[in-house]
Amino acid sequence: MNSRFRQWTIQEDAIRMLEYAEERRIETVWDRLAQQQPHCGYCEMGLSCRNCVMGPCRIDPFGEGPQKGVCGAGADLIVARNLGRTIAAGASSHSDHGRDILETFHALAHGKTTGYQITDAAKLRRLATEWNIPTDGRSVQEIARDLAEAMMEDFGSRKSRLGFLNRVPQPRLELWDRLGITPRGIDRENVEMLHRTHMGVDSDYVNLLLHGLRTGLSDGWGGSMIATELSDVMFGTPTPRMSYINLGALKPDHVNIALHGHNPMLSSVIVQAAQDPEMVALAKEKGAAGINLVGLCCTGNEILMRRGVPMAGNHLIQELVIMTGILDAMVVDYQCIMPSLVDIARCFHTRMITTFDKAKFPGATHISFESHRAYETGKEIVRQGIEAFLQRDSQAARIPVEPVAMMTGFSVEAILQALGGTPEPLIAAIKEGAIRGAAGVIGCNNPKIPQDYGHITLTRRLIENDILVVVTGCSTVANAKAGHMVPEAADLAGPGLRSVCKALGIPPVLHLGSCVDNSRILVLAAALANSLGVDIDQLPLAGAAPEWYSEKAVAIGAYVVASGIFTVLGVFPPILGSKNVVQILTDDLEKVVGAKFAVEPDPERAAVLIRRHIEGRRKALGLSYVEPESIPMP
Ligand code: XCC
Ligand code: SF4
Repeated sequence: MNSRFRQWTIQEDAIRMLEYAEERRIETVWDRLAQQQPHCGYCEMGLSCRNCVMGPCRIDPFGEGPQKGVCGAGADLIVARNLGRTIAAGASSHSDHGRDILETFHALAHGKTTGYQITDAAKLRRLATEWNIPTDGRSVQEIARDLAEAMMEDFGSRKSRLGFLNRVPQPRLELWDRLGITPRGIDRENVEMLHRTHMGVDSDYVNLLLHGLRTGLSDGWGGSMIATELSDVMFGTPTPRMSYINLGALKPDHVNIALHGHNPMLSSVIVQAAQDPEMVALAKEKGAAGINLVGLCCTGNEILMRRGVPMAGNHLIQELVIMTGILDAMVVDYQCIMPSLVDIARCFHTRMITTFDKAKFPGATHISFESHRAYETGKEIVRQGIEAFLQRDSQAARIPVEPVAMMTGFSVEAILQALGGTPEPLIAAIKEGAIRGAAGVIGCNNPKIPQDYGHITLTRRLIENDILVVVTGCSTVANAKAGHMVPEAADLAGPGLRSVCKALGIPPVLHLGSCVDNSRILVLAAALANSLGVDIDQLPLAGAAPEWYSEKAVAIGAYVVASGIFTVLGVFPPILGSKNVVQILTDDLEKVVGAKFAVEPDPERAAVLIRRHIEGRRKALGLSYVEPESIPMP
């Protein structure tokens, strides 16, 4: 089918909805991107500063206009300060999500919640042992109370290192100590970044960039890791299961409720509430066949991983799902929720429901979420969806495609179990070369890139070349839609990876969860490094965010690279205004933390960068290798 929308997205369901949007004159994210053209060149290069009101200031990149802000800051400092604040915003988002989970866990441990339980008591005991909390002869409740208190301490500044750093390989910890980038407290690193980037504090761009790494690390090994691990304890550690994906996940004869955002606290409770016999009976009484939940973005990833709830789509699908005409409620928590959803929902019968007091959207119905009455809130929200169903124009259903099957649920625990309990079989496969290495393909969609093209193309080239791919966040939906995430997709992989996948019955692209679950990638990488007795940067691993848009992705990039993993970005961060900052991030950092960034918008070329890196690491480890430079660059 020929459509002008093919330059916006490669997905059939999205194209069909965009055609409908055009017919109805409904504005989408792509229209608004066009209206913003041309973007401000100073901002794109990171050369504008509005950190104080002696400014705002801008540096002329061509050297003719001003080279200093009013305070005297030059290009390097302004670019580094802007990047530092971006990392802090991203890390704060993940970490504040982690704190919300922790506060709920704390309330649960004190018997003050409804709708929550300790689902994985064995994991709770393992975590408690890691955190030096006695478990012998103690109740789950007692252990949970102590663990909650200990983790709360990590958010403050009273310690010299975060609790989960005991998982980091020793040589990496020593390196961080030497560099002065060991994360101390989650809140502390973020607040310190805001402090340092105030006018007249840290004016050494190298020093600032180092603190950027530390701020990122406080997210990956701190806030995000706490979010992941406690979510597993409360909602269950994911195990492999089948589900399906795309706009075909909506059902015309059901009440359809989309769960969008990031925090599983609410979405998990709604999954229970939607199964409540009272709610199901109510839906049937109103003429629906049942209640159908679909996920979007990362909260979708959370309930997909643990409950197999299908996903309607990723970031750039959020506006389009409303246009199916059969979405009754769009329930959101926080992060990545476009304010435009309220306007689009108004064109339909869809009820937009906000739930967190820290994320209100004018025009939406706000139902405040509180953990002490979580289950009741969940039911109230489902009831709203059922009411909206009655207002649906039944002629309007637009379900553009059939859903695609996928396999989900690969927590680190599940991966180890698939391998027979230890990472040894994976290490053996890497050593003998059947699997060359592994790459995390993660992150967002960005309307500047045809939706999902980067994720799918890069992943395909990697698995064809026997590189195991793990995905999280919005990359999951892209890859699932492409059919990469069923065991049969082993046939798309190179011969070595194919045989390993077939032997284990797993896809060549494994779903590790939401974006806070990138912490699972750190845990897996650390486990591999520890078993081999090396540091993480020596492993044949890489990361990629081919279509990133969010500040959170910058924080993730910072902790992944600081943990020793080479990372390729598909979109330029706003740093080109400083040659020195670019030089550090894309080159010098390798000598400092053993890893660096590359920026490569073409996923075909990004795949070669990753293959060359992985073969180079194999060579250094004394494993069979292909000479990196002999891999041709397209
Ligand atoms: Fe948001 Fe997490 Fe990015 Fe997707 S991948 S657009 S951050 S939902 Ni996190
Ligand atoms: Fe200008 Fe310096 Fe103020 Fe930034 S901090 S706005 S560069 S005076």
